[in-house]
Amino acid sequence: MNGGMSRRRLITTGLAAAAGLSGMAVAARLARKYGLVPPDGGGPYGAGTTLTYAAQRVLTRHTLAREFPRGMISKRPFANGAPPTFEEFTKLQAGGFSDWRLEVNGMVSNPGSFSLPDLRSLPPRSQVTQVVCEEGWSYIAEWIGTPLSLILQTAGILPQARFVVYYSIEKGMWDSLDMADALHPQTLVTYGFNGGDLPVRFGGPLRIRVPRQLAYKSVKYLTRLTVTDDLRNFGKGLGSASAEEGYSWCPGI
Ligand SMILES: Nc1nc2c(c(=O)[nH]1)N[C@H]1C(S)=C(S)[C@@H](COP(=O)(O)O)O[C@H]1N2
Ligand SMILES: [Mo]
Repeated sequence: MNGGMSRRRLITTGLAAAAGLSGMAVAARLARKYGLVPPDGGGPYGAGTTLTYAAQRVLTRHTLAREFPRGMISKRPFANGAPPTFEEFTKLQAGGFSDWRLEVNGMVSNPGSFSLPDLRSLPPRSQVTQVVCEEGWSYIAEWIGTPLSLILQTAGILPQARFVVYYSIEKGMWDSLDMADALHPQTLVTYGFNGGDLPVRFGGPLRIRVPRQLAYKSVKYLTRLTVTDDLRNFGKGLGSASAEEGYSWCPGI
């Protein structure tokens, strides 16, 4: 039996035929039927956004972002923006981040929080990947951390979970991933960078890294994960702060 593959082929063929024959609206209808509509799939560009997302999900669900040899690590990686200066952050920083917590709640059987040592006690993964900003610049660095899938597994993610919403300690900085990206082996919650601790200017002490997507999905100063089956109750329902500003929710590289 290879039901997954034949279903995938069926959907791919259907999407391609629909897009070619009768325009993107038909493809969008087909995507909806198979649960492949992104949260920002409404509005004037909705059909195009949906077609892109649905095609990516069907064709590239399991593909890996490129990993580079260590010799290609950028000599001068560019940190975009300045670290937080508000007291909630600087107090934690003054304490060596020993009180930093990653809270996990929503559709999990064991809601709770992870300290940095808790995360470091889980099996780490290291990868050398490229950070690509939507503005056109990029750099290559080594990222060390815990696969998000392992954190979700430890928290007891429930079968009806469909998205993971994640928050920075910086107010208003939040984003989300579908399960394909949340459980993807290269999606990490990172605390290490180029062999050492993750520097504050690169998002330390904790940053999510989503190397298959543009860098704005890689939110710095990570403090909370909320597992859900419905993004409509978060913000304006578009899945992220960036999407509310007009950026794509699923900006694949
Ligand atoms: N908390 C937080 N995360 C963030 C941002 C931010 O301003 N605040 N900027 C995003 C954007 S637009 C980019 S390009 C990358 C920059 O990552 P870098 O500083 O490692 O270059 O971080 C992303 N994550
Ligand atoms: Mo960016």
